[in-house]
Amino acid sequence: MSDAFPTVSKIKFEGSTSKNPLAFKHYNAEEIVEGKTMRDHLRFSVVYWHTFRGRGVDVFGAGTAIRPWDDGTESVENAQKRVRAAFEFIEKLGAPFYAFHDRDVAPEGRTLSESNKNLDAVAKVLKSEQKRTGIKLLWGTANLFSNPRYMHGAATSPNAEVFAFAAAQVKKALEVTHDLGGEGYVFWGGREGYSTLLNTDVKRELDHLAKFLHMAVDYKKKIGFKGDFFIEPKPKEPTKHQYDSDAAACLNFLREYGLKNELKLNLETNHATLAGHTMQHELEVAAAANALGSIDANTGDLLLGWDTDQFPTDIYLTTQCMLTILKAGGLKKGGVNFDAKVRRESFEPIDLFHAHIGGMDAFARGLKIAAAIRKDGRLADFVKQRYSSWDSGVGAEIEKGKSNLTELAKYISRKGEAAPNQSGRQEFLENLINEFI
Ligand code: XLS
Ligand code: NI
Ligand code: NI
Repeated sequence: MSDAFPTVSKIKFEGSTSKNPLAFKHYNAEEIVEGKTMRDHLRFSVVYWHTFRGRGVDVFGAGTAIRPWDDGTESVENAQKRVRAAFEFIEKLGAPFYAFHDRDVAPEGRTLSESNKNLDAVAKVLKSEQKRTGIKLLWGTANLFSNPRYMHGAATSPNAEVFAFAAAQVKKALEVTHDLGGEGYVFWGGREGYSTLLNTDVKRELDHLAKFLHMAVDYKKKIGFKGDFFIEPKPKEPTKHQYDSDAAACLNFLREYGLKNELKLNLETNHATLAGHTMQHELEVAAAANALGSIDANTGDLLLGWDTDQFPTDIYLTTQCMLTILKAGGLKKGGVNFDAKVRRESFEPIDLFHAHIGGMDAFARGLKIAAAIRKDGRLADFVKQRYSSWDSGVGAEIEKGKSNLTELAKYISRKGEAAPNQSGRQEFLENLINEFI
């Protein structure tokens, strides 16, 4: 058992009047909302990369973070010690899940087999810590973007050797995820895009990306991994354009290459906004295609044009997310994964607690508010009523596929003009949401 956070004990729910910064004001794991505990609705997950590998480095300066349990070396021993500190943190926080990249948890070796050996040595500790605490793996993934070999991409590299290396890395990451009982596995194409079209064969790169995913699907079936596969959209950064640019682009890609039934989407707020969308837009697009898988919960700064990965504290945002997630029937094998990092100026270990507690409370409030809006029913009734012309008459005929242009032309000529429109009532609805916040 590690003692990385000696001044913090288990974070408790103290209710909305508590002034204790190390207590939940809204996240009450056992509380039932719409027939399910908050724990099961939200399935909170802590990310290993930002929370245990992030040191506050930015393009202008070195790391600032104080992490007393980490000696800063790339040894396997340090990696194992870090796992124990991570589990102490996640256990005290009371999050049921975590997520990792292969190269976050274990140091990369000089060869693939050395890297795999390192990963096995660390995965052994992950497994025993999972067993000790009951904390589970939400998803695993492979880092196919940090090593210089991936400068041109991994599955979309013009160099077939690099594709092969990435395939080998994913094979191992899948095996480890499977062995650790992961609920899912994520594909985030960190450099699967281009910097310039002058040197890029787009068609060939997309074909290769699809081949890569098909191979992963085949291997998943071969080893009997029952978790979900997720693809995570992001439009750019570090590339100028990433092929998995947003939910709609991902869905189109998956359909075109016969992968639609094999992968769901893992949507991230800051990626949505980089794509010029809201998070709720991305969630709605995914839900409409029955592909809403999981979320990387964070937020960006609209005045900064990059993926700042801040912790989500905006109640409007979390309410919108939870409205769509509840409507879609919940997260199933996905979760609310805090792909977020503390600011460089928040360099103390305790800041990690403040950040996660705040994010969990913000989502708990979003969940409760969304449930109250749904119970009230006025919002859903309004939407239902807005489309009521489709429930009978000409609308129902069109929806059933029993109409055609000739029929509709006859219908409208008989009437002379379409029935009058109804107001969209946007301001009324915005006020209605505010009643609950
Ligand atoms: C980066 C992505 C990354 C993925 C996992 O922008 O959000 O963290 O979630 O590879
Ligand atoms: Ni992410
Ligand atoms: Ni991101």
